[in-house]
Amino acid sequence: MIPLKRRKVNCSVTSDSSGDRTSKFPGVVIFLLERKMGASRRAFLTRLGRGKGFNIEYFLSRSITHIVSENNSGEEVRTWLDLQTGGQSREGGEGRTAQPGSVHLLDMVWYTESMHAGIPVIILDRHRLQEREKPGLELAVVSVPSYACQRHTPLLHHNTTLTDALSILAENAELSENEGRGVAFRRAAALLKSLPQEVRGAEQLRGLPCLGEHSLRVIKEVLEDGVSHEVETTTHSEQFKAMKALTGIFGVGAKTADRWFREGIHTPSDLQRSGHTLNRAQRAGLQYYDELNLPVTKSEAVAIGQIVERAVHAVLPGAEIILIGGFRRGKQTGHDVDFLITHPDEGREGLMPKVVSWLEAQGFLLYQKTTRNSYLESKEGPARPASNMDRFERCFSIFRLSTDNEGREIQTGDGPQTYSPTLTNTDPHTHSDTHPHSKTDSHPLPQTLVFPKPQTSDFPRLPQTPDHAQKVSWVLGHSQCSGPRSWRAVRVDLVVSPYSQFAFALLGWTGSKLFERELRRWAVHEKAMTLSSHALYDRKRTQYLRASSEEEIFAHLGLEYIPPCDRNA
Ligand code: 8GT
Ligand code: MN
Repeated sequence: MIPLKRRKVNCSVTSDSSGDRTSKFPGVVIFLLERKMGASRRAFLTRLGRGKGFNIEYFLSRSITHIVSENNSGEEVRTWLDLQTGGQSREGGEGRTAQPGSVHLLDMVWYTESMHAGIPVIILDRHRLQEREKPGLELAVVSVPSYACQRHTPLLHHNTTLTDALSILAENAELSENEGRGVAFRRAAALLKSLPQEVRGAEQLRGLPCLGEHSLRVIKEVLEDGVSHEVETTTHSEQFKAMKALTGIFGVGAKTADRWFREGIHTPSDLQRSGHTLNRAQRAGLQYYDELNLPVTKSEAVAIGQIVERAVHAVLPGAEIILIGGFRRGKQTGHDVDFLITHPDEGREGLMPKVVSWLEAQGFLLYQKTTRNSYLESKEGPARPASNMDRFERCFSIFRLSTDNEGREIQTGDGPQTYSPTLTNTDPHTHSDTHPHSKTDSHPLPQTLVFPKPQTSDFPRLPQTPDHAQKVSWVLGHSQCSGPRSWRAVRVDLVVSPYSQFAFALLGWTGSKLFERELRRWAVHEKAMTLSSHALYDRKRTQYLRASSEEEIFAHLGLEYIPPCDRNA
């Protein structure tokens, strides 16, 4: 029972005092004003803040530095505070009086941003309480088309807090093999990414497509509280963490990870200890776990492009190589690097085994698995459902990319020499790269990368039988090489398309995954067409529609052309 005197001062205090709470942020003592906020929301926000190491006091006192309120004007809070301090001084005080002039009077937006950042964010003007109630939020969004392939979705957008939350729920659904739910969250996130402004209130979303009940609930929660309870629970769940860690192993999908999780395997080191028989891909995935989970940078992607180009041109001069996937959409990092290879002479493209031999001979491959082209238009048949899995000649690989902090030059065998690559232009902001013929002359050499000819002695081959010392290196946190490491492992996908299918392959492999899915859905439902990475088939006219550029495919589909940099749905 709180003593009467203190209760009066506490003003609608509903739970215990925090006492001498240790704070991660000395000098920041927060008081959440319950007025208009309500007791349960205040209790929730208090728990949230304390969980993140903030000092949140339930009682007004001199130690308070930040007073946070919701839907109150500065004037209202000041009046309220005057009342409290007046009451305090009449009671003789216990050193518990807050001084309205000496504390920051802040809006909830400061608190939610701080919760999101995990630290007290710098106080900006917009965080301070306004003198009058905020004017109503304007509904600036008029209408938004419902398919992601009808919209421009840039990489940088205005609603990352909301889309981060939805992406976690999407990922969780995908890891639980609930594809439908995953797609629903991804569609909602994609819609928010395409909006021209920050969403600040749920009322702004009225009438917009792609927002299911569940997604809307999450959005509202994040807008109001800064976080979603479901997202917090998910990210802290053992299962989610384990599934992420296990599917982070190259060669391990959700099904396998789930089976292992049920056996009590939660981490790659658990798997290592379990003695499970792993396939070749999974062994490589475990061996290079840490590195493969490090983002690949754009300059690393370009450097790998130069190697791929040398390999391809060594076996098939005139072949064209283009950087696809996320990097083509303008991403600065990726989980892997994807390349599309083609040659103007149809039928000359069965070159992957030779490319792989060249790369292996040069010591550039730590792992590779090649699949042959199995697509035959005559056999495929237009009635086949559109599928994301195509049947191109393809190589899943792990590259050994040499790095050197001081590197300004490339060694190509006989000592240092400058190498001027002619990688096809991949700048997503220049749209000229959509046609196989468009090429730039040369790219400057990345300043931080060199390609030394690998020494056989320091080139670790993937062991054919399990080599525990090598495989557990990630767990033990030491490098496999003695001395400073001069290379890293990078996942690389190589795809070879016949020239006649190049535009379809380019469109299909540029992504994003949701953008591709939406293109196929649009084709089927709105145009009675079937789109794949090989072809476009018109079911009404019962004929294939040919195209030699992405622009032509968009035109066949009756869609405005969306450049790669705006396909980040
Ligand atoms: P990242 O930065 O994480 O690597 O992101 P990303 O480059 O966008 O994703 P990705 O997983 O590397 O895939 C690149 C693109 O290739 C995506 O658009 C994806 O839909 C597409 N893709 C596959 N597999 C296949 C496939 O078998 N066929 C086709 N046509 N596309 C595929 O990932
Ligand atoms: Mn990729």
